[in-house]
Amino acid sequence: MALERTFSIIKPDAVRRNLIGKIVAKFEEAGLRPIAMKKIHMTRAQAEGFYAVHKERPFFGELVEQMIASPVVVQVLEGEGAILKNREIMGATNPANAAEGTIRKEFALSVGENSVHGSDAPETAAEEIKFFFSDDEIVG
Ligand code: DAT
Ligand code: MG
Repeated sequence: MALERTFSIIKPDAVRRNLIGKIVAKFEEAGLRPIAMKKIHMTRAQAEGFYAVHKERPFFGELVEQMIASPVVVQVLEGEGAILKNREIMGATNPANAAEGTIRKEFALSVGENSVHGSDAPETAAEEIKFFFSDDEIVG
């Protein structure tokens, strides 16, 4: 397996409930290393741009409102097979379907307020990292 980089967001619902450390611990325990990390309050333009792929979906407006409601933590995670590994640690989008031990099973409130975002493929990982981080913010 190759060393990969993926992009992660600890979403507003989790940051509000003081879960940053518990969620980062899940990544670290699985061998993913945070090589860039910052707390930001996303603008509406950022949230709409980031989730543009979902703009025709019925939940788009609610998704954007949830993402800008309060601060998030954005990260670049590095590790062997990081993209798939992160998706496994996160669990299914709907916490009702998420496996035991996953972040969404333990912490998500609903399908919308599901605590974390993670890139789903190498192309989206590269795009999403660039969307929030400049090269000099990534310290591998
Ligand atoms: P994921 O975040 O697991 O990659 P996705 O890309 O399909 O899931 O959707 C992006 C986000 O949009 C998801 O984390 C929460 C929200 N969302 C998806 N499906 C939804 C639904 N049916 N109702 C409400 N929000 C939804
Ligand atoms: Mg997705």
